[in-house]
Amino acid sequence: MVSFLEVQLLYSHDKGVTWQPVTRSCLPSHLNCEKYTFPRDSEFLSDMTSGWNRYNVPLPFHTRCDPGWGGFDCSASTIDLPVYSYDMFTGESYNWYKVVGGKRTKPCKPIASGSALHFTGNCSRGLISRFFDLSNAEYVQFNFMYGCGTPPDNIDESVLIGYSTNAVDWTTFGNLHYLNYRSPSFVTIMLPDDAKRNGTAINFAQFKNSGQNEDDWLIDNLRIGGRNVNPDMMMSDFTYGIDAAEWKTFDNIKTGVYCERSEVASGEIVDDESATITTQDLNIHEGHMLQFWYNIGCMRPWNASVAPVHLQYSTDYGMTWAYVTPQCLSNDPDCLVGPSMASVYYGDPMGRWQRVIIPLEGMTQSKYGLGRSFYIVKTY
Ligand SMILES: [Ca+2]
Ligand SMILES: [Ca+2]
Repeated sequence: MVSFLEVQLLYSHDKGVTWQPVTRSCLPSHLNCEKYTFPRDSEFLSDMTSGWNRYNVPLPFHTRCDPGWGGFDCSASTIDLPVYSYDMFTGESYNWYKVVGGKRTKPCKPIASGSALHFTGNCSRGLISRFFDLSNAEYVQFNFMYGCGTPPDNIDESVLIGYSTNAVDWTTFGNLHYLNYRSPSFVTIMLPDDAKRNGTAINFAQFKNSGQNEDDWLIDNLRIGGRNVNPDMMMSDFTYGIDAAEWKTFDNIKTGVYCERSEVASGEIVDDESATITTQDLNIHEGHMLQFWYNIGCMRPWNASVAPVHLQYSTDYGMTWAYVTPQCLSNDPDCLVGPSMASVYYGDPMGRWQRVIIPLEGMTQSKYGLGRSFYIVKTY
């Protein structure tokens, strides 16, 4: 005699030829599953379900994940995702899943170089990245400004930065407060630990705006990356151009022939925008050296004025900068190494290439003390 009746909830992918249960058992002996579902194997048994019952059955959409995705909630990448992204917004990019209410334009003020992404739309505004492998990433960095049109006047018009591991639920980890960023600013926001995984998307969203061109915002040189362990050396000869994994920024810099040398990086000020090249974060130890050749204003007439190159470093992810060699007067008690010139370089009257070698050991003992991040800026 049958003591209970049974109804099974099944699904088919092949038009009803074969059927599988919508939910599977997850018993303590099943080592591969973490989420418990009920009823087991989608079997509704009459003894457990007499009377009216309400069930909330999560669909196992891992069987219908997008190509390249797997796992219970389709958040585990089954393909290699990019480990960083960098966008100067010079052209179309595959980094972005959605760009809503914004377009590439020349900004009203110099921000980084060339065009920036400008959000002015009168409906939704947001920038959603594709998924990346951020297991070893550290931060989101970008240049940002509010108000080429009318700046925001309400806190809900602030731009928020979030991450998601499933493109549905987003966690905010950055808030670009509406009262700040009224002039172009460089921003570094550290990734929370939960965002450092394989299969994370980043989202910039402004949930309210007062209409077209109001509360507008601009973003440029957007980098999602960094490394939890930085390399302790770097050599770049520009043979293959500039690698965005090696060089953090390269605004108004190109590679090619300059002053009878090939495969060099050269910069030129454009529309009041600096020419800047910045290395990746480096781990500087005692005994490290910085070496490079430079040539400034080659082929210019002897009486033409050419802006010098400033060589600076930062130990706070680019928020503040100091000269690699500080200017020291001979009677300055803070100068341990004796009198020296600041690391600012001018053109040679004869147009010759100059070699620079700077020991960096003083930096690990500097007042910043960290020596973790190291940047070089040359302004031509
Ligand atoms: Ca740009
Ligand atoms: Ca407003």
